[in-house]
Amino acid sequence: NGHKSDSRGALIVLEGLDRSGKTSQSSRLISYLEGLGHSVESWRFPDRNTGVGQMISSYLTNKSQLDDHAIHLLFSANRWEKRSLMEAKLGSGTTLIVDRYSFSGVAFSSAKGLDIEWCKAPERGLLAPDMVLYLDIPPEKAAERGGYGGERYEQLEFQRKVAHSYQLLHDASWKSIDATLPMEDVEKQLKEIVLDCVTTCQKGKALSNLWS
Ligand code: FDM
Repeated sequence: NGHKSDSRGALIVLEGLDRSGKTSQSSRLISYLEGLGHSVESWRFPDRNTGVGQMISSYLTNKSQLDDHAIHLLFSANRWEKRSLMEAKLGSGTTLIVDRYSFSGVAFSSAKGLDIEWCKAPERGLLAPDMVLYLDIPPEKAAERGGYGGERYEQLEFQRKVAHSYQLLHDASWKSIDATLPMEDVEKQLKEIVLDCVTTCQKGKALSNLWS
């Protein structure tokens, strides 16, 4: 592909409950695309390395308490502080595989009872993913997978509410994958979908903004 450097990378987001397999599938996708000679980076939100990210991390590990609205806005700010770098990377031809994004932001906060439109508002104007891959798993099944760690949201009852909130967010850019299948089967499906998306973006599909 002689035009590779002129074409943009794809913004691909993995979403799903805790223990749905996002992180392992993300690293498999990275190796796969690298093997095909694509420029690709693995990202995740929250990005705990920034100042805002450290506040989020301290909240998630129960070292600090914050009002539900305040933590929602911090998660959003954590994406806004990475927006320009994200756009630059995509523009220079790098595909980003992103573990969680605005959909986690809205799903987790609205699962606490916050109004869904209020939750979406600060996300408006962030880059819209070219594709959202939803790793679909019943909360009970996810909980069986080696258990949760000790972080704030890792409880079955809350994950059930998150699963319900995720259902309200599906749109045309979403693909649901049955994440209860063996890892290799999930991987195979994801590779196909992702390669297709990367190709479409190379051919000039325009970037757009979220929920605008
Ligand atoms: N989470 C993640 C949110 O509540 N809002 C957000 O905007 C994002 C990106 O943070 F329980 C929640 C989801 C999860 C926790 O995520 C930390 P990781 O993937 O376990 O680091």
